[in-house]
Amino acid sequence: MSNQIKLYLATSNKNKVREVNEILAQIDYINNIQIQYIFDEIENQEVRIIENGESFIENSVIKAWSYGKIIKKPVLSDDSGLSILCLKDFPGINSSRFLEDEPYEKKMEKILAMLEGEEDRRAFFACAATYFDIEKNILLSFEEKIYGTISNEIRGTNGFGYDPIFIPEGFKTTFGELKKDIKNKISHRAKAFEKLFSFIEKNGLLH
Ligand code: ITT
Repeated sequence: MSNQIKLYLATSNKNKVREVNEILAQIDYINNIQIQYIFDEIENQEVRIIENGESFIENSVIKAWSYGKIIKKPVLSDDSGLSILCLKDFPGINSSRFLEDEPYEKKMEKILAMLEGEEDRRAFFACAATYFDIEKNILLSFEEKIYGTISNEIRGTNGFGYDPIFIPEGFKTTFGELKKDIKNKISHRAKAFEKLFSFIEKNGLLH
């Protein structure tokens, strides 16, 4: 059996760690990478990251850079969000900060109320996936999107965040209703991390 490579994902959101592991498990050429929660490595340190970038890529790089400097090992990060076209891409890069202390049920209800009577319900999820290796001076970031529409009601309990109100193009069900294997093949996160790992693999960056 090949040696396991542990890579830390610089996030406070364990759903991202779970999904990135599930995504990698579906990629044929990857069989020895395990994604770990960054706070398993830096348990006792208080880290304050100021996500003040103006794009998903910028915020993703801020996270990877900040944590990479602390752990001094290669690190991954993910900045993502839901953008609604008729709301000028709101909540976008502020997806997790919108109604910050409220549960997702409330955030989704609020979004549905904002779209009441609106015919143009087009939206996309975006994800910027970043790899930063402080020792080798390597910084890579890929951004990908998945387009779809916002449903008329909250549907399904799979996934996390805004999944129960997002219907990906070509489907009738929300991400909250879709099986995780399907979301993990077509999602913004799947596409961004597939691009990132394909580059990492082709260039032998982990060897
Ligand atoms: P870190 O910054 O610590 O990584 P976070 O959850 O705050 O964690 P972001 O700033 O990238 O991360 O915000 C992403 C938010 O966008 C996330 O909390 C969800 O609300 C939403 N989101 C991103 N990807 C999603 C997905 O696949 N399904 C549902 N909602 C998603």
